[in-house]
Amino acid sequence: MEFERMTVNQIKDSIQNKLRTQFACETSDATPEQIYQALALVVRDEIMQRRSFSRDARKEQRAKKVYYLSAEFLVGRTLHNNMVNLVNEKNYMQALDELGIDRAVVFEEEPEPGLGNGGLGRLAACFLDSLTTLKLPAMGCTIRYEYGLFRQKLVDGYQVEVPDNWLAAGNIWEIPHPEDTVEIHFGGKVEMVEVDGRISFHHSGYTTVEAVPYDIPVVGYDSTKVNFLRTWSAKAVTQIDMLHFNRGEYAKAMEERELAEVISKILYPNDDSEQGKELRLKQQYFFSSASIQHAVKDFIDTYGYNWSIFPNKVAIHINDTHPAVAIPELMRILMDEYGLGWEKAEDICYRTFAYTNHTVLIEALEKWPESLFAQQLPRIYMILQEMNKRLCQKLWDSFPGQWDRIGHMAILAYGKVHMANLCVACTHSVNGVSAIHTDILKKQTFHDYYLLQPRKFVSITNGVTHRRWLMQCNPDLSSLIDEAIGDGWRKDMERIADLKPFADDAAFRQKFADVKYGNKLRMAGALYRHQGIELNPDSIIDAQAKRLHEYKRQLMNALRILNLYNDILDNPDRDWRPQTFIFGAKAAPGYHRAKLTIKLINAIGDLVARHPVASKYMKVVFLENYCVSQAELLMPATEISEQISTAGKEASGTGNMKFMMNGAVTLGTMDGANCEIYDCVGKDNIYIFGLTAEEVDRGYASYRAHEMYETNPRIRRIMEQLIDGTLCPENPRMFQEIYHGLLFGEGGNMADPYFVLKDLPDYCATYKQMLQDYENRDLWLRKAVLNTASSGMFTSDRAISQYNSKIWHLKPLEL
Ligand code: 26Q
Repeated sequence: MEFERMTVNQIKDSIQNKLRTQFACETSDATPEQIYQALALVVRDEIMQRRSFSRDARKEQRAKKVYYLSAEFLVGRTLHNNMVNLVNEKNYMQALDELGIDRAVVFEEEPEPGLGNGGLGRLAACFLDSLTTLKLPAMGCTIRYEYGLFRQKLVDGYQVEVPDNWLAAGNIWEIPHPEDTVEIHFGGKVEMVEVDGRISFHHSGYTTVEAVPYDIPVVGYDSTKVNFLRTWSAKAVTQIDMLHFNRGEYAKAMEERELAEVISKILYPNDDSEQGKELRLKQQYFFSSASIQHAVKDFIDTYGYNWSIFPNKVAIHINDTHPAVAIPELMRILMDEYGLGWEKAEDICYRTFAYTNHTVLIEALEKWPESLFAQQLPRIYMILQEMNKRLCQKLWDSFPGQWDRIGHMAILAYGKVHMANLCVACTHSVNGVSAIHTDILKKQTFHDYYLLQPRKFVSITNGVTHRRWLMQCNPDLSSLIDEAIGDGWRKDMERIADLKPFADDAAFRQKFADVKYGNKLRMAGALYRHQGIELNPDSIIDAQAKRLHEYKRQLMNALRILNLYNDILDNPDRDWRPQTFIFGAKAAPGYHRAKLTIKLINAIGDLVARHPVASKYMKVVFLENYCVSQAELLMPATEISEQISTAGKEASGTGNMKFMMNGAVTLGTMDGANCEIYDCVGKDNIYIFGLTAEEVDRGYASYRAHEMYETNPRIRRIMEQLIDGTLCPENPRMFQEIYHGLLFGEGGNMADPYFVLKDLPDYCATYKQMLQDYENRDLWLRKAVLNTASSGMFTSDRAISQYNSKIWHLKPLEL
């Protein structure tokens, strides 16, 4: 069905109408916040109109649906993105202009939902966008965290965390569905009881928490399909309160309410670290159970109790191990609530669930104390014990007598629940997020499982939605691409390859450069507004933006900058090209080394700024509170993209793809999706340095970081600067532990475990080559254009098509 888009006049009228009816004001006296609200209501109406077109299509077509379970969905702001996906951006912008409204100001009124830490959460958001655009029936499921990831302030160069109360003024985009509330049970005890010769399990003495869903619509690009992101909010059960209340125990009633509702208060701010916090486990069960209960109910409503077709109608995807308790939870529901036998329930689960792994760092693989499960989720724990018993029996047949091996593969071992083993053993598909990552999963992380079930392992390289990460964030480049090759790439990103010949067209290159310059100016404006920092648009913009982690090696970047500073001091008269080094990174609040690295970067920035010569040629900028909206400004303005993780450690990376789409050239290691970027763009248009993953593995035992210090005078010099008061005259010991960790190692750990000093010389040399090449303007612009033109494979539309053909097997809805 063809859908009518709102015209400019309709949009203007509707905005004015909303202002009058909702806020009793006119455009002239409305605050930016009121204008934001009115505009968002207009866009929301347009979405709901469309939704009415596709409303019952899924049920009518009896189409299979995927539930994408993820503890994080880092969706970013919605308003502008929805205008883009409604393919009505032009009319909206014109309407705003005609009403005399400053769009940038209005867009900035929208609170950004920070419902994720980094890559994993943002990937989930990109995937929902693509699922919907491809008309695949899907629902994202997560927690409605009342406080998103903390906001980062920089005080005296240190990170300070501030609560992010993003829901304070309400959220226009969510629709509550109290009628879909479900109960979640924690604690208590489980007894086996026999009724009419059948054994059943009786759970009593538990605490109930209600899960109330709030749905956020997701609009597909140029389609009437609307999917929803379902966010579950924890609510105390009212009856319990009333009981205490009537006994006059008002305080106790309120206390219990708080304890129940704390479940959906905060998002844990550590990514890639296993912490074993009870509340985190309760969060995982809370949203997994609620989502599974909903999926089962929806299945019954549509297909009755026809359990054998469940896996043909429902796919459930587990985004990393965080929602892995969904597997025993579905077992529980099928057996305890609907009376299915173990084998039947197990078979349904196996065929329904699929799992994506996002890390090979051993310390990041989730393990929970068995005692915590036994206490908080007693029935689930019983099911895990039975699953584990049966699994180990099977493993024994394949590996008789090999206890260590079986222990390594077990769900329960050494007092811990191994969530990754649960996922690998009990799902039909395990996928890695880049070619090299899947390879490591097969050869190392899950090698023994790979020997038994090689076909279970799939590789699907991550992708990002080019609608947000090119069309929305870089409108000028998007128009330029339209001019050159038409707008077909907007619907089919692989067609961006048609742009390749334009790399040899001097006029086009010039326009491409002009767009980049305009984006630098836009970024400069925002940076000045937000942080009062001036950014020189004539300097090279070199950026590293990602969560702060030792393996991502922001420290190596900082040392490179210190090395450049030394170079400039040694050769002040050389004709240096001005350079701006931008960092965007939040550190987990408890990750001391990461926070100290932020301070170090800022200390180097201050050192540079204090020096009369160096400050002419270089500047270090640390973006405050790096988040999706900041990324939308940064990607289009960047020329050099830093992707410098220790090889073998970064599962994929997705920032690398966003920078590439926007014409930045990658400086990186052969790690994660960088390897595929290399394949797509070709060796002349990317700068690769450093150890390979194999070299890291082989060199692990024999690497002596101290030798780098002894044999390389540049390294010796920067290492000394860390501790001789150069950086922080009032406290020369400030960075001593970084110095020590690099040269000697701490707590019995090896020195420099991420090979920072080992890779530093090659990093600096490769960067130097890059700077030389930058001076040849035609050569450089050619590379930049070719990066955009070669980025087609990194759209999440491609990734989702592969998930669908290899794992889910959904049919696009006919609308
Ligand atoms: C686990 C247990 C307890 C508390 C927190 C966590 C937790 C939370 C978030 C563990 C991991 C994460 C996030 C991980 C993440 O973002 N990984 C990144 O995923 C991207 C998408 O696949 C990849 O591109 C990145 O390489 C990978 O680091």
